[in-house]
Amino acid sequence: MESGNNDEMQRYIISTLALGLSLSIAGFQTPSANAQEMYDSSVPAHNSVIKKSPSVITIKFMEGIYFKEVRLVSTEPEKKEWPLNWKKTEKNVFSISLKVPKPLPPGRYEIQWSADVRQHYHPDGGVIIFTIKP
Ligand SMILES: [Cu+2]
Repeated sequence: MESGNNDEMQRYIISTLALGLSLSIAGFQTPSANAQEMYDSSVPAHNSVIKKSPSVITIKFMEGIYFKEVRLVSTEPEKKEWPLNWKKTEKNVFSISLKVPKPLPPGRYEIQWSADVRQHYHPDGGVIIFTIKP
């Protein structure tokens, strides 16, 4: 009788732990689209208006993160992808330097980046917007 109660209690504890674990995993894996959790600052800054094309774009992060992908696209006056030169590393980085080999004409630009915050077990990334207006 007593051992039966213990078994039930054990089953209850195990199922409660399993539920808690699956809930926390689900929580970790829900990235919000424009999180940019680890975005600290950038040059050009997010939502900035600058007079001429940057030759280098830098992004700083709050913690070291695994920087995976980045694209530079213009959305106005035309939709187009622009080249960026940068060095990918498997290590976590606190900042990234992106060379802009081709001068950008006036317009609206998006830096679309993605990363993994390994220490938080979730992805990160988002869009940094800037405008070139001479
Ligand atoms: Cu996090």
